Amino acid sequence: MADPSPLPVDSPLDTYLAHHRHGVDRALLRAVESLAPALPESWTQAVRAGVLSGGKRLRPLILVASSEAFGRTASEPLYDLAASVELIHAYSLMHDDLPCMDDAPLRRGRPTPHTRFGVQATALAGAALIPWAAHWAARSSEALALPESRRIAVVDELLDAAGAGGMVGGQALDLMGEGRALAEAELSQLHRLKTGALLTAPAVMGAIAAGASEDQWQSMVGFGLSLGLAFQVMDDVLDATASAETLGKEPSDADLEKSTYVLLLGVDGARRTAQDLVSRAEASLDRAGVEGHRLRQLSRFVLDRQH
Ligand code: GRG
Repeated sequence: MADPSPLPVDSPLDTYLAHHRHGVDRALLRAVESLAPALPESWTQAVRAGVLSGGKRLRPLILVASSEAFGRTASEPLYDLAASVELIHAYSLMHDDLPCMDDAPLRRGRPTPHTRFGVQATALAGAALIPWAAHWAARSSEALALPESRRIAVVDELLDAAGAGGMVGGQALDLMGEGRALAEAELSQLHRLKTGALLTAPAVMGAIAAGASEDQWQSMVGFGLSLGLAFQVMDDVLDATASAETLGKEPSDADLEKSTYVLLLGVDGARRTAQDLVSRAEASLDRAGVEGHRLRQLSRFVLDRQH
């Protein structure tokens, strides 16, 4: 497929998001259909349900916007790289919803994969996505003709964010914290790992793929962590204020007896914290020396989102 034509820089955010979502969704379809021949049919169905069932695609969109901020425009291999992050996100949701974790019947307004295809198929299909994501990241960074050191750095960022020092470590803290009131520092550490790491990785991966300097990578770590925490704070606000129908998911944090920013700070206090975090994210873009117009818009989108 030819590279997509660039959008006008002043196109509305909705147009920008729809345009790149299309590229990301095509990349996800390529990734899933390439994996399918190696899987039994019931696993493939669980993979399709987990990966191709919508969602905001925020993580891959951050990667594309970050790459653009540093001067690399979207292309098929860049969408593939972006899709590798979403494959990890998709597996994490499939596993998070299993009976041994949150035991969730509904996500994105649909029955969760294990309720349709079984716990065993969903657990195994989710596990198959982890190495496939690494493979997809390595393959796409090669197709982007990145120098070897940057190819390694891109895959490292993804796997570090997904692993024990990132999302899996955060999930462990989350499960251990259920039924216990966490202090703000503990809650922030949990979410820096559980949610922040996988929102930071695409910001950094996009910068690496676009040839950013090491100092700029560090600034993008700051951007991603602030944005990731803002995202989670707003997730808690939505969880406390919107219905299961609007959010398309259940159970709620309250049902699971989880500590939340709303319990600690109240709804207004949590909103102010999220705004402050978004300002910090924008200051990191200033430090990186990039305008990052779309990244700034995405940051504000995180504050304004309704689901
Ligand atoms: C084996 C201990 C162990 C862990 C496995 C399950 C797991 C790894 C990690 C869970 C990570 C997790 C579910 C984090 C939640 C992050 C989050 C806020 C998800 C919702 O993200 P959105 O709103 O979802 O971007 P959409 O539906 O838009 O894609």
